[in-house]
Order: sequence, then structure tokens, then C-alpha cells
Amino acid sequence: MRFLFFTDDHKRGTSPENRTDNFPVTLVHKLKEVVEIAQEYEVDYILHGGDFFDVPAPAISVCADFLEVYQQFSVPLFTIPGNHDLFGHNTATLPRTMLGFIARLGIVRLVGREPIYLEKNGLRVQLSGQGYHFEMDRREPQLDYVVQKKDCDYAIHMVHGMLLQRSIYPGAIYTLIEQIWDTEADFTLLGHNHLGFPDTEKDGKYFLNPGALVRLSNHQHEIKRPIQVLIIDFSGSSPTYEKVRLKSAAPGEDVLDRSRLEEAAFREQKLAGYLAEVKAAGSYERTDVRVLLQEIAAAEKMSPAVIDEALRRISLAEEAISLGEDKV
Ligand SMILES: [Mn+2]
Repeated sequence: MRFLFFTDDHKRGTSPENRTDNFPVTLVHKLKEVVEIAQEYEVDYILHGGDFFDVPAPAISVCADFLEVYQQFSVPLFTIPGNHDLFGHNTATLPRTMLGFIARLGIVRLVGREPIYLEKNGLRVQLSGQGYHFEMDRREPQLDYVVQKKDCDYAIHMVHGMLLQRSIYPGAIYTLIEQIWDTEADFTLLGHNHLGFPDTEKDGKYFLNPGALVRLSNHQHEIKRPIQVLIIDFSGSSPTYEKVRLKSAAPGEDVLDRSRLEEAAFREQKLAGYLAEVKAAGSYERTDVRVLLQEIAAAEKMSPAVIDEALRRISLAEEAISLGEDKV
């Protein structure tokens, strides 16, 4: 049994400001190549790590060109919602999103914590997934990243979360691979961190993130990194995997505008100065409304019901804004 995994293709109808090419056209070409790779490697299933769309409710005209390519996959595709797929990072909004809609039509299949079992030639593979949610990388990592194997030969668990090999700057929200060594999944596959991380193996268990299928930012590492998909093969005596680079992906230097990169570096410096001033003035370290909510909730010891209601209203507000309504 073989799987093809890729993640974070952020389907959208416009080009991000740093890109010099026509982003939607480039992405259609990449997706067609992914379809060809799936055929060439004779995979049985496609796995997608989330951020299927760049916004929760893209225009139908935007979706059509991409979904037409997705329908050329001759095997089922399983995915999980990324933060970009949900209104207000709220899982409860999924039925009102485009991802929820296409899952309902059967174009993709959503996989959750409750595992599904795939069988071929006497081999049984357990597949589970954890989409993004408000508490991702903030609550106990076991709840999102760790799974138990039951009645299967191999287990795959997909997560849309900020799993990293080593600590980054103080205050960043992430989970370290070493915190989830006790998972029983043979393959833990990650989306969300677009840069990916070096392949990690411990006791025969693999933690892999091949990076996003698209380059959205003009971060130095984003320009340099490969654009690739992952093939996992369970047909031999032990599991193997390989990463296949896309020929249709242009080098970062060709599609990301360097003058804007320099401008951005200048802006970042200004922003860093501004943030230092804000930090000096008060204790609020973030401007994300959900993070502010969490800080306030902790400080005020708010009840879970109040927090849930606040989250619900934030999601409704984001949904209304995305639909062009300025009054909530
Ligand atoms: Mn993403």
C-alpha cells in the first residue's frame, strides 16, 4: 500500500504580493504534476495536511479550476482542516466552509481522531488526523499528536500544527517532537509549518513535514527550500519513504520579488522596533485577537462557557467580514 502526502497548497485566486508569477496558474500546474506523480508511483491514497484553501470561503470560480485537477486523482484523498480552512480557527464553523462543502460532496474525505482502516493484500493501515483548532500547540500535546495503534500493521497520523525539532524564539507557540515520542504512529505527518523540518526518526517512527506546496512568503528559507511531495510505501518488508521534488515548481528566486524582500526586511526592522516599544509599554505581547482572549481568560479566570461564547462570536465576526459584511 502506497500513500502520497502533500500539504498547505493554499488554493487562491490571486497572487500574493511577493510573487512575480501568476500564482493560481502556477498552482494548477503543480497540482497536475502531483496527479502525475500519484499515477507514476501507483499510490493507493492521497493525504493532504490542511490549509486546503487560503481562506475558509473562497469564490466558487476560484475553486473550480483547482477542484477540476483534484478530480483527476484516481484514488481517494483524505485531509484535515488547517487554520486557513476555518473561520476564527473554530472547528465548529467547518460545515459553513468550502472545505466542509466539498467534503460533503465527497470530493475530499475528512479524517479525524477516530481512525479509519485501509486494507490491501492483507495489510491493514490505521489512518487518523487532527485538524487545527484554537488550542493547538497550547494544550497538552498528547491530545493532538499522540495516537495508539489498534488492530493494524502500521499507523499514520496527520496533524496541522507547529511541530518543530528544536525550540525557537521565546513566546512562540509550538510543540517539540521530543514531547510526542510516545506516539505509536509509524508516520506522523505535519502541515502548517511551511518551511518543513528535517526528517526525524526515533525507534522506527518517523516525523515528517515536506513543507508547503507553495511559497507564500519572501522569507529567505522559503526562497531556498525544495517544493516536494512525500511517498510512503508499505509494500516491502519494512516501511520506506521518499520525497519527490516538483519539476513544475520554479526556483524561489524566479517567483519571489527580491526588491520586495528588501523592503520587507526594512519593514520588519521597523516593526521589530515598534513591537519593542509596545512591549516596553505594556505586558501584551500579541495582537492576535484569539491570543489576547486567551491571555485575558487566564488573567480573569473566565469560565469555559464564556470563552466558548467569545470564540463563537469571533468566528461569526470573521465569517461576516469575509462575506463583505462590515456589521456583525
Ligand atoms: Mn498553511
